[in-house]
Formats: sequence, structure tokens, C-alpha cells
Amino acid sequence: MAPGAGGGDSTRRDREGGVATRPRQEEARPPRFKVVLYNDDYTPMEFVVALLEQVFHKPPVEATRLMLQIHRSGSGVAGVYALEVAETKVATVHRMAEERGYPLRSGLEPE
Ligand code: TYC
Repeated sequence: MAPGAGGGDSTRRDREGGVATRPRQEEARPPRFKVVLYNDDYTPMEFVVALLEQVFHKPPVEATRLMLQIHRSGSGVAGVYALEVAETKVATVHRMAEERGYPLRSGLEPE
């Protein structure tokens, strides 16, 4: 079809009325959230590595690399999940750390 001829082009259809809208598929995609872990001076490195393995299913080498990246930079992304899953991960991190008296913190960020 010639450019500007009109039919069947989703970009044109999606902008009808001068308002940019998203294609149907993108609207259906649920928002996702990063689970961020923050560095502190007291939580043992081995505990953070074990937590990254057990809660975030990181392989041991990756868990160690990520823990060191958080230790050096101040924070890091442990995983990206749908909202309810991300909230549960954060709650699990805080519960596990609290049980051992460690101050480890984590939080959510929109992807
Ligand atoms: N900084 C901690 C230590 O030296 C280790 C640590 C890494 C703590 C990552 C928290 O999210 C964290 N023992």
C-alpha cells in the first residue's frame, strides 16, 4: 500500500482523533516492578547471597556477583515481577532479615 493511503495501518488507527493510544497488546501487559535490595553495613554477605539464591532463584555465582555489586554501589535489582509477587518478595526479605536481627532493606520500583 502507498504511504499515506490510509487503510490497515495500526499507527494511523491508534492516533485517530489526535490522541495517541497504545495498541491493544501493550494495554493488556500487566505492569511489572523491580525488587531493589539496599546495602547496609551489618547484614552479612553470606546471608545476602543465600537470600538471593533462595528467594530470587539466582544461581550461586550470579548471587555472589549481585551481592558484591549492591555492596559496592549501594543498591541492585534482585528481580522483576508482577506487583503481588514483588510485594511478597519484599515481605519475605524483610521477614528473613528481621528473624536474624539484620537491617537489610528492600523496596519496589516501577520497571
Ligand atoms: N555491606 C554488607 C557487608 O559488608 C553486605 C551487604 C551486601 C549488605 C548487600 C546488604 O544488600 C546488601 N557485610
